[in-house]
Amino acid sequence: QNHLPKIEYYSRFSPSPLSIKQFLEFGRDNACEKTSYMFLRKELPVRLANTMREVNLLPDRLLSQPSVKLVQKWYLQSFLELLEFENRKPEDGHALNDFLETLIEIRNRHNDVVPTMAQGVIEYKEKFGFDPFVSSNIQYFLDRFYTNRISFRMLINQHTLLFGNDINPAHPKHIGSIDPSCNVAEVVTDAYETAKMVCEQYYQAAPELKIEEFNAKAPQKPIQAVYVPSHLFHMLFELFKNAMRATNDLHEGSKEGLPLIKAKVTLGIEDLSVKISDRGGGVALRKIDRLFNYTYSTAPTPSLDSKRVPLAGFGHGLPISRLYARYFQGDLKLYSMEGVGTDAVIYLKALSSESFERLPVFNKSAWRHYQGGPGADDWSNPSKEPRDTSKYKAK
Ligand code: W6P
Repeated sequence: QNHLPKIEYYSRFSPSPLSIKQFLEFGRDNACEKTSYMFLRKELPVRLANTMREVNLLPDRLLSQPSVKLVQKWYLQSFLELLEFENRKPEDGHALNDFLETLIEIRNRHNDVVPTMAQGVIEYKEKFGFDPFVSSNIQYFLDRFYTNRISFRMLINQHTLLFGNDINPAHPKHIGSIDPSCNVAEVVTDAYETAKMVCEQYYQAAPELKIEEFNAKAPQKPIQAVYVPSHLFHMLFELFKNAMRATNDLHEGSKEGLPLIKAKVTLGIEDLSVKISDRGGGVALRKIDRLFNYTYSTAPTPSLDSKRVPLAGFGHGLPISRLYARYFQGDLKLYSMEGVGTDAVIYLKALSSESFERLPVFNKSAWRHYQGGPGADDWSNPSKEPRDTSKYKAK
């Protein structure tokens, strides 16, 4: 069967980004399952088709890797399952329940997309080595592909949590996956404690944590966000693992003990920021970009140090954490001072009306990215042999 016309049809629509405020309002007062159904049965195929068209632009040598083929198969199957609802009226007896079940199946089918794509990158590197042109294509593609996946799961989770039978007794105030009054410092503590447990399995110790809050908008009040706590947890857990690893590697066995990790949560007019500071020796500026590079950070053999499995740093964890931050118009940045330590800052929008989804769109401009690549360098390179400057000196 030829599904290309359907994929082409849906990929011509641009995804419709929603704001956290819209997610909240929709889920709160007039949560209507039929409305959600009517929206998603079009929006989900649109988001899938946009990404499927883009997968096809990857270099053949990458597309032909078995793990990439497998992921493509999952996307096609999920796309086709959603098309089953194209002509089913929400009033039709079982449509809503069937849809709910289909969404849950799709979510489960796509659980392992990240490690499978990471495997594809490894397979590619083992066969063809590191190629800066392909690496920049992979970087551009995976950032967009994973953002699409985050958004796809966000939509599915909202629908299944709002309209599935399983109520969440632990968090009655949550609207689906959103906490309208998410206490940021609590998530920081949670993520720290979880990272600490992992850290203590590899090292005998973990650095302590000191949290500070500075609420510039409402002094002395705890800082709250309208946000998806699981996204915030994911980012903070990743940052803490990195901070703990650096701290342990530099200070292990020193008699002064481990320097503590500081967290600072701040709220201004526009930004809600969280800074995680370590004294783990930092990273040279030249190497910072590598921490966000999928091709670079995916090592074929994760244990460079054969004695110990690293705590973090060989996955797609850091680049994906930055995508979570950017997904709702925030960002994640690293400020490092080599020899001393690193500040990692998560920026979130303080206002839920400002945090709308940032989504990739498949269009001509995206297409062009896969043709051009990084291009020839248009800045000078240092020559191998330093020029003998004395020749030019005025005597
Ligand atoms: C480091 C490297 C890093 C990445 C992310 C967060 C914290 C840190 N610390 O040395």
